[in-house]
Amino acid sequence: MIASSENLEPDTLGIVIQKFGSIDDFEEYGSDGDLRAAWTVRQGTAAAAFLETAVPGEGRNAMRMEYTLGGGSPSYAGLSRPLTGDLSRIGALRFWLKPDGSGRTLHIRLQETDTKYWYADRVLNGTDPETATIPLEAFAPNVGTARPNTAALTRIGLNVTIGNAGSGSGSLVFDDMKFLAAASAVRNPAPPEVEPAGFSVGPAYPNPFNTATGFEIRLPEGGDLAMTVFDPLGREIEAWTVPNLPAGPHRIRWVADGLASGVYVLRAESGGFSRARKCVLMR
Ligand SMILES: [Ca+2]
Repeated sequence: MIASSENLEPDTLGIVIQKFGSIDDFEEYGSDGDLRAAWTVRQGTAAAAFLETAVPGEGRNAMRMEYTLGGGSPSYAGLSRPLTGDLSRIGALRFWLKPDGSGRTLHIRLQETDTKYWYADRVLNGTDPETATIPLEAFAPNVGTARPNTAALTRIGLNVTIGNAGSGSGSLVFDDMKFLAAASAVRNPAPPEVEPAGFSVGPAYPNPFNTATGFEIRLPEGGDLAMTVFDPLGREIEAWTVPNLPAGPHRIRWVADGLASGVYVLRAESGGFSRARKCVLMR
């Protein structure tokens, strides 16, 4: 079950892996000013972004959005940031949220332009943190009926509207915003599990794990590395590609945020070779 790791070198390269569809985990910011350079206030509205360290969803930092609606301010307020990377295969939006129990509405926009976007609404009930997963199918276009052209998305907007509640102020905390892979995406069958000279994958560690796990992988030649994660029911829940990874050893890390305990499978594919490793998430 556990593969030998005898071919691994101890001086494994440390490489920061940009996950598929990652939007923002707020870890890179050092100040409110840094954060506000990425997350800008919707023009004319009473919203402000703060680096939140008291109640982060994962890691050290989250983002707190303070807002005021009505009473001389507009009945909506919001923040937005640019989207980057290849979004052509995204299937759902996931984020960690601490709502303010205001009963107002979180209005999320995936924008192609300021006037062409898709939106999903969520009522801000309760104050317990939650991990929300909103499939793209649940986003409605503001014009027409077409599904989002994900490859053309340029910004994500987080807006609050009065909805069925009242005017006033509140604050929301966001963390770990990401896109998940399209579960319905047509994928090529995995290549056979053969390991040529120079290609090796170590056991998952830590295992069991509570927050993050990973493994060492050695590539005989440089190329793209495709990572896929399957849940205990065998469903693909995350996929990302690391382009142009050089030959040699690398450590791959996976953060299992917002997921239940169980046996998960991490699969790595590169250069026509594939290996999968089981890992046990224990909350
Ligand atoms: Ca974070």
